[in-house]
Amino acid sequence: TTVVRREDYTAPAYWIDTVELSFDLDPAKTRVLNKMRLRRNADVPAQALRLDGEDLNLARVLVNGAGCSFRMDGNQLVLESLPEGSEPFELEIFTTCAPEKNTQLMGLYVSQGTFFTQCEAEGFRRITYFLDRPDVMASYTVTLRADKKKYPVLLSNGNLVEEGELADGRHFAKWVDPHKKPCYLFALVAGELVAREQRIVSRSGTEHLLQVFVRPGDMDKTEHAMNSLIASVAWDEARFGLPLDLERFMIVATSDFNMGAMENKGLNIFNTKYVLANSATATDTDFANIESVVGHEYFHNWTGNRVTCRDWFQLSLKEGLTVFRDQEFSMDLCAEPSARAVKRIEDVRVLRTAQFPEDAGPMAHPVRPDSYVEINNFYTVTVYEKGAEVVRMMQTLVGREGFAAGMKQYFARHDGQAVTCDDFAQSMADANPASDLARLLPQFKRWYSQAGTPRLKAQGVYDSSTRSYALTLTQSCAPTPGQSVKEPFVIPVAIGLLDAQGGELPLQLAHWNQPEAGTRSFVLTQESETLTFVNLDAEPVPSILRGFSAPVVLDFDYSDAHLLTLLAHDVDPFNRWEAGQRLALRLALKAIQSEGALPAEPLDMAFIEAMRAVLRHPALDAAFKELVLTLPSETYISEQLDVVDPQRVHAVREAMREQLAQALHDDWVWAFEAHRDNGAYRPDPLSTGRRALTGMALTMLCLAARASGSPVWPGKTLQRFKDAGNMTDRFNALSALVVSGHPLASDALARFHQLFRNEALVLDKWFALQAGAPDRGGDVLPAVRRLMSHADFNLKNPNRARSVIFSYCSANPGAFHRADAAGYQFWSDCVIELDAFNPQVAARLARALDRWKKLAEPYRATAREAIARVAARTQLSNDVREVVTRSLA
Ligand code: HT7
Ligand code: ZN
Repeated sequence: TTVVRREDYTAPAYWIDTVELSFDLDPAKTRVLNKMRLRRNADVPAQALRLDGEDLNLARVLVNGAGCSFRMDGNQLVLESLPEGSEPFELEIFTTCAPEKNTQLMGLYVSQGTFFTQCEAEGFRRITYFLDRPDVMASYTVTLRADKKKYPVLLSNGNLVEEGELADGRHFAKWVDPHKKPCYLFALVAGELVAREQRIVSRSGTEHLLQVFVRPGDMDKTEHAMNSLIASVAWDEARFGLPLDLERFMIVATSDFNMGAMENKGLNIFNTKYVLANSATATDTDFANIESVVGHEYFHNWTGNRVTCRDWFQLSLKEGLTVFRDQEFSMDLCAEPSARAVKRIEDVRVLRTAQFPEDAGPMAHPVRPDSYVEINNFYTVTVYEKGAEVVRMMQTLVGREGFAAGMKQYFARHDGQAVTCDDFAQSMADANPASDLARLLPQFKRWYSQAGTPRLKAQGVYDSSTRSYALTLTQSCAPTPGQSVKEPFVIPVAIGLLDAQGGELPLQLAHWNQPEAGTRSFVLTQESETLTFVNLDAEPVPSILRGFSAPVVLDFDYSDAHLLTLLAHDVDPFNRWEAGQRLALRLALKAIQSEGALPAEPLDMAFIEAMRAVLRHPALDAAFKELVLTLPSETYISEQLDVVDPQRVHAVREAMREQLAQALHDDWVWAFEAHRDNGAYRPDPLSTGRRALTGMALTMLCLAARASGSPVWPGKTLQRFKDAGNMTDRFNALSALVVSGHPLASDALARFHQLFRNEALVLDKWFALQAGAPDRGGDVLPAVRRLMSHADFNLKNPNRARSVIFSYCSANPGAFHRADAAGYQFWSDCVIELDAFNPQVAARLARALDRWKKLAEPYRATAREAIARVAARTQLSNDVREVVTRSLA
């Protein structure tokens, strides 16, 4: 295996200025003629041209129209005797490939009879020989030829300039992309598709055609994606002055896709999961995801496509920034501030349950990694979500307007270039010369180079004689693989102070003249600093890290009383929610770490009453209530422990949930009745919140019925399942029956399958619900095995594979971690089987056991054995090999 290192970057030896691609599309044998104009890069020493290729059959190579000598070096095509000097020359390469045999879904492949491509990161080399690296940007002209009946729609990047008929029932289309691009943004689609179309006029008065292409029959599920696209175009222009730079912008949906979607220039290709939605088939979560993924891919048009990455180590340059932009987009679409806060909490929850463990595990890497074996393994929550937090901190340091100015500077300097994370940070700093970011830039950039989640320890001491409160902030960061010592980070810490009744106190530091009410932001740069607040009559309750102002773990020895005050009164919704999570976590850890048998009722009255107060609160949003009443996940709880017994964690969390279900029974009844919505379905934040809370209430009422044996609420839930006017309510009712393990669940599941047997995305939910169900006596694994032999199961389809295998191995710890190790055996079998045809999906699954070293025995030893079993295979992809090797190190 070859390790690629960031420090080894060198500029390409050749530039490719133009590419003319002609495709004769055939599933069994597609012919590709690639005619390029190249020139030597005068800035690097003269050397051979090395073109990347993979799984290609090479037929012919011509230089300036004549045959030439070449050789193969592994997967590279090497041309040594090319024209000398700086004059451009023409290189023609003729290859064939077999799209129908492409099960990796990288390069050119066939999905349900339609051709698609996926080129990021290194898939273009599976289409033709090329300098497959993002800093080689060329102008593309693409001609597609195919059977007209089977492939009536022929799409590629840019503008359609010509189309027509050919002999033998074939036809052609010629596309010219007016923008230079790296090859990872190339795309083609050919098949039988229909489009929802919308013409829009931009602020500047230019007209554009927006199209969403789907299979015939799916048209009734395209309205939301189109609306999301229209909103995205308007938002980027309004917030950042970034217009759509193409006459036509296309989205195409495919049901076979390794990831969520891909931002190919002007021709975004999407997983159907992030396009297709109507109220009967999609949940509120699906609607919200579609909005943010459509936004994300559209925003890449500037942050990723117009300015791209110099090399793949800079991936977060486009991904962290674009996630930040899609988060801001979704927040800006919220009419109420409370809905913005809910979105922020949801984003932080993802960061803390997925990225924090990654940062503490064997795959820990900086936002800008230093090395990789397989770049596909680095499309991670660290690069994406932590990368977005780094960008958010920049906005915090320079302000919202300063950030917009920094973006302007970035495009003024780098439009049309392939650049680095340093270039972005420098633009931000230069556009804001008086800011803390400019002052602290080299230190700030440690967020890009140091892996690991910093811990921020806060300690407060009140002195009544001076009426002052000294708050000492101390940062540290544990070693990560390959990085034993960490230097201090720049940490923006937003702070407020509350009095014992929960009122906001004015903040006055010793050296300030004027007190200020509300939140103040401090920038911690030293290992330890003390802030002394004055003019305080009593010890305040500090509200630290408001809005989650930095991606750190905050350590503060809050008393229960402090947390109850924050939960009841903090004006910062994030810290209000966080106080509830801390209380719940504290109770969970106490029960898990108690000696002997588990307490049947881990919750105390104070917590239950605080939860009741939130649930019944007259002014809080339903969405916020649902978040507060959701207990920390098993994964999050486990991360707080040095040694994890997954069964104990599961049992405690279940006991807590059941206790909440019973103790608040009448409040759940009230919540259900007060929030059930009979109006027409709209996926807006307010009604989404109401549905989330009624769904939670039903689950709680079914759980309570489990204990009492009462048939009332399971019966009502089944009725709701049958009568529901939308998928969210229907699925929530089904889920309540399944989660509570009620006998009515099996009938409801059968009915659900019957109703939606022709809706692939709905069937994914049906599979996922069963594979993710709470374990009762080890019943989930056999159910998973049965699901995998169901007629509708298909391991080759990533969505379906994820709906069963990932839902079990990655999202159902209580069922997966079995004392008999059968879950781990199943995991290793699946990794090996998947790896034989789709290494990317296999490598994602391989990460399910990342945290094995934290497990208590017997789980630890048996998990290690399962990983070693995979690692012992001689026939493994680089993708899986890299993950299991790091895991065992
Ligand atoms: N930029 C896109 C990345 C992506 C991808 C990467 C590897 C293999 C398959 C893939 N499909 C899409 C997704 C995005 O961040 O927008
Ligand atoms: Zn992206």
